[in-house]
Amino acid sequence: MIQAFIFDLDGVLVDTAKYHFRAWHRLAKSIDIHFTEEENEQLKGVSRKESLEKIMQWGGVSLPEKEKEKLMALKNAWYLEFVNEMDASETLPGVRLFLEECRAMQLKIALGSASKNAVQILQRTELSSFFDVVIDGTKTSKSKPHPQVFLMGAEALDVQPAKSVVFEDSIAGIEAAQRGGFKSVGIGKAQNLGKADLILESLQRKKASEIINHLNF
Ligand code: B16
Ligand code: MG
Repeated sequence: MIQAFIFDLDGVLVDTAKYHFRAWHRLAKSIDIHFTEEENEQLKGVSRKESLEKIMQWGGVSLPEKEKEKLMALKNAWYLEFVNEMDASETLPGVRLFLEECRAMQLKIALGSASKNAVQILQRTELSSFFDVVIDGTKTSKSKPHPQVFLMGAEALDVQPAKSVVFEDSIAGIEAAQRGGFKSVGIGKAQNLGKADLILESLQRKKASEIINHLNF
């Protein structure tokens, strides 16, 4: 019997990926590194620090810790300029209805995000009230593909991973769900999410009850 849904934030509920990309792109340019939207796929679901380290690796650059801290702060300041302009209209299509259906079905709901800005984004998009539990980058020490964020979510909800579904848009996130023993729904393009138990382009016009049936609960 299904007990819970655990949602990733960026790329599943809201489209902050475009803001991360713009802020990282600007930051990378400032240290003379250029990367493509394709390479950016690898930054999805990955922590701020690991994202910077990947970009530096692409550019063949190495910097002392102190300098990295400065660059991360700068990127986050640029990212927050976008976040501070967000409102409920930036929730991805179908998300609010989908969450309302989950609530009506009395499913337990958690957020499992790598972002340290998750609480602020949920507030700005008026999604906070849907979540029983929020596990984000301020609470975890291990990044996806490690399953820590989802395992902490299941524990806080008091549910078993095998009876829970993780919704994720990133390669690292789907791997984390599987390593944690969760069923997984990939949101986005199949080429990036091949290993998920079910792949949906988005949550628009999707029914929680149909997903549950499809996953054989
Ligand atoms: P922040 P998610 C992730 O969010 C993003 O996908 C990833 O691109 C970002 O680097 C990470 O959060 C950390 O975000 O800089 O806001 O702490 O997809 O796990 O919800
Ligand atoms: Mg994501």
